[in-house]
Parts: sequence; structure tokens; C-alpha cells
Amino acid sequence: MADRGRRALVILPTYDERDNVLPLSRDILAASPDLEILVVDDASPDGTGAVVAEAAKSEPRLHLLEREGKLGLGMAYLAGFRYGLDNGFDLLFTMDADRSHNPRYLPAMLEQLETRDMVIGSRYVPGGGIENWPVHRQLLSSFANFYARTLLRLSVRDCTSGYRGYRREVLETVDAFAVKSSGYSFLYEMVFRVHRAGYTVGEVPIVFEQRVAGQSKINSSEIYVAAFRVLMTALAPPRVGRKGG
Ligand SMILES: Nc1nc2c(ncn2[C@@H]2O[C@H](COP(=O)(O)OP(=O)(O)O)[C@@H](O)[C@H]2O)c(=O)[nH]1
Ligand SMILES: [Mg+2]
Repeated sequence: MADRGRRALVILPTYDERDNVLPLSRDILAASPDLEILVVDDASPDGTGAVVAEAAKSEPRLHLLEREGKLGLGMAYLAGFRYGLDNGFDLLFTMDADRSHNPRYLPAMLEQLETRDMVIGSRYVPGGGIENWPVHRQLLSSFANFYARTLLRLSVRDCTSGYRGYRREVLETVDAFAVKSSGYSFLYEMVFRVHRAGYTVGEVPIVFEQRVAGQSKINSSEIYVAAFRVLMTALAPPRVGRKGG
């Protein structure tokens, strides 16, 4: 099946990303004519929503979903998936909006989705990596991935990367909307569901870059929440649909 002309939506969750979101959006739209963007903004105090609303007036491929307050990253992804499915998109991507995820990898990720059901922009396959992260953060991230992969018996090397693409039927089948966890937990839990449902997952090497402007919003306590939830998922796996079923 040829994938050319498939409509793809890139979901960008934002909280205080005013200085990053438009340069990033411009690069995404330039990466492929098949791409549109949905910014899911949680009433950012820095006015990210207003900046995007203004730009969307003259860019028909840029859309904005404004939420009333900071409802968390997992819920922002789900709101984006709902919008993408309701609006007939075939492929749904997620990317961090802080420019850690370079749009130059999108063409390779689109290509992988011609043969795979899901694709991950991966720091932990040959050719991938992390630029300028402090050693303790790199160690923590590698350990978190090793822990989740081992406990959940995943073959994916990077299960906490937020740079991904899904075919729409994957999101419909695995009951993504039942995933109530936020942040990092959401990310590996989706990989787990996709794996269990029998879908194929490809990984494209990416170099994760430092955010360009602003600060990280992810609280370090989320790491402990995620570690606990991995254990719970391993002990009591959720029921998910099956590919083609
Ligand atoms: N809409 C929304 N976006 C969020 C929220 N928390 C984080 N983000 C966005 O999620 C992405 C990843 O967050 P970031 O702070 O860079 O996390 P880190 O890279 O793990 O330190 C960025 O685009 C943030 O703006 C939230 O509660 N709501
Ligand atoms: Mg970041």
C-alpha cells in the first residue's frame, strides 16, 4: 500500500513554549507537504496560545486546541489523538515543542510508517544519541529504559521517547484513551499496549537536542511515579485489543 498522500498530523503539546513553537512549526511544515500541526496548549501563562492563534490565521496547516489549564502531558496527547482521529488523519505524530526533537527526522519516520504500525524517534539505536545532557540525566534515562524494557519484555530500545508516529488504527485498537497516566508513564504504557496488540514498531535513530528556550516542565517526581507504574503494568497487564481483531 502506498503511503504517499496520507494525511499526517503532528501533535505539539505546549506549556510555556512561546519562543520555540513557531520556529519549530515552520521546520515541521517544511519537512513534508503531507504534514499538518495541532498545538495543544494548556493556557500557558507566557501567551503561547495567542502566538499560535495569530500564526494560524495565515497558515491553514497549523491548528490550535486550547485547554483551560495545565492538565498534564498524557491528557494533552489524548486530546490531540481525539482531534486527529475525528478529523480524518491517517498518521498521528507527537513531538516535544521545545526543539529537542528535530523535524529533520520526520521524512524517515513517515517512510517507516509505510511498513510499520508505529515508529519511535529513538536515542538508543545505533546512530541515535543525546546532545549535551548531564551524565546523571543520561544514566537515569538509560536505566529507566532498561528497567521498563526488562520488566515489560519490550524489544523497543527507547520506550520513553516522546517523538513518535502511529497509524490511526493502532490508536483505535489499543484503547489509548484508557491510558490515564501522564508524562513518562504514558509513553511506555502506549508502547506496551501497541506491542501486546501485535503491532510492529520501528525505530529511527534521532539525536535528542537541548531545548532551545524556556525550562523543563516535567517534575522529577514523575520518574518515581513511572517506575511504580511500570511495575504495576508488569504485574497486572491491561487488556488491549488485537491487531486486525
Ligand atoms: N499541553 C501541555 N504540554 C506540556 C505539559 N507538560 C509539559 N508539556 C510539554 O511537553 C513537552 C515536553 O516537556 P519538557 O518540559 O520539555 O520535558 P523534558 O524534555 O522531559 O524535560 C514540551 O513541549 C512541553 O511544553 C502539560 O501539562 N500540558
Ligand atoms: Mg524537553
